[in-house]
Amino acid sequence: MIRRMAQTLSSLWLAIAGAGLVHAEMRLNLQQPETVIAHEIYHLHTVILVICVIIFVVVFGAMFYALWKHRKSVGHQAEQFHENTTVEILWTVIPFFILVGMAIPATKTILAMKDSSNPDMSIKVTGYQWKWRYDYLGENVSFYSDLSTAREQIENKAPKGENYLLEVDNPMVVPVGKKVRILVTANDVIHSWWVPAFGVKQDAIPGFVRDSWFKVDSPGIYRGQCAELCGKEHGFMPIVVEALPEERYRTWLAEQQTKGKAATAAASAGAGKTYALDELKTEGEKVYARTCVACHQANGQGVPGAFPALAHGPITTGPIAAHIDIVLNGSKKNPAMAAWKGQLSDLEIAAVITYERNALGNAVGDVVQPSQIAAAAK
Ligand SMILES: [Cu+2]
Repeated sequence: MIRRMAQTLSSLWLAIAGAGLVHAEMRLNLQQPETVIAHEIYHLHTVILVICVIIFVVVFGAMFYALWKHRKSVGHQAEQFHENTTVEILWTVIPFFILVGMAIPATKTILAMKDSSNPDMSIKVTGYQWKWRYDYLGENVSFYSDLSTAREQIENKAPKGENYLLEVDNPMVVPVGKKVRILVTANDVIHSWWVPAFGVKQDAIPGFVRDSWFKVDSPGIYRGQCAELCGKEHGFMPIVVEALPEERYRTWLAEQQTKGKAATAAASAGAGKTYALDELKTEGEKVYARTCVACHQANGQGVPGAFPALAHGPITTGPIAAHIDIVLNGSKKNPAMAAWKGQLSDLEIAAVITYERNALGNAVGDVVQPSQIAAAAK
C-alpha cells in the first residue's frame, strides 16, 4: 500500500514538473526569468507549489481513504477516542518543519532582492500620472518615458499592434551583466515599477525613495507595467527596458548626453526669441496630442464631470495669467491636472497654451511666448 502511494506521488511529481515546462511554452507560467533574482523567484514558486500539491494530496488522500474505509454501510463502528498525544505532537511538529523548510529559501531570496549594495550604476525612477521618468545618476541623462501606442488603437479605430499598451517612446536602456540599482519614487500618487522578467516590483511612493536592483542576463527588450492603481490612465503607463551589450550601451549614453546638451543650448538660444502665432500653434498641437488629449480629448470637449472642456472653457478663453498658472502649477481643486513645470519646456508650455487659445473652437487670438512662461515660473 505504502509503496503504491509512493509510486503515485513520484509520478505526480513528474507530472507537475512536466506541466511546468509545458506551461512555460503556453505562457501560463511566470515570465521567462532574466535576472538572478527572477530565477530564484521562479524556482521558489515551483518548489512551494510542489510542496502545496503534495500536502493537498496527502491530507485529502488520507481523509477520503479514512471516510471510505470506515463508512457505516460496511458496519464500521465509530471510534470513541479523544486527545491522542502522539497525533497532536505530530500535526504540530510536521507543519513546523514544513514551514521552516519554506521560510529558509524564501528569506534568502528576499534578502538578496533587498541587497542593492555595490551597484555598477544607479537610475532614479520617478512615477508620474501617467508616465515614468528616468534619471541616470552622475551621467547627466534624464528623460520621460511615455506610452507610444497610437490613440486610434486605444479607441478601436485601428487594429491593435503587437505590443499594444506595452510600448514607449523612450525606453530605459541598461547594459547587460551590470548591477543596476534603481531608486524608485513618485511625483504625485503611488505607482509601482514592475518588470516581471527581472523579478522587480517596487512601489513608487511620493516623498520616499525605495531601492531595488537587477542585473540582466542577456540583451533584449523587456516589458512591464505600473502595478499600482494610480488613476484613470493607470493601464497606460508601461515600462520598457532595453538591455544592450556594454559597448552599445556606452554609445547610447554618449548620444543621449550630446542630445541633452544640444537641447539645453537650443532652449537657452530660443528663450528670448519671439515666435509667431502659427509657429506656436503647430508646435502646440503636437504637445497637446502627446500630453493633454487623454483627459481633455482630441476635440477639447473633455469628459463631463471629470475633465473640463477646453473648447469655449473659462480657462482657455479667460485671462492668460490664470491659464499659464494652471498649466505650470496644476490644479488645486482637481489633482488629475498635473503641474507641467519641469515636465515640459517653456517653449512647449507656451506653444500648447497658444494652441489651446486658438484652436479647439477657440479664437482668442493671443500669443504666449516662452519668455512669459519663464517669468511666470519664477
Ligand atoms: Cu502608475
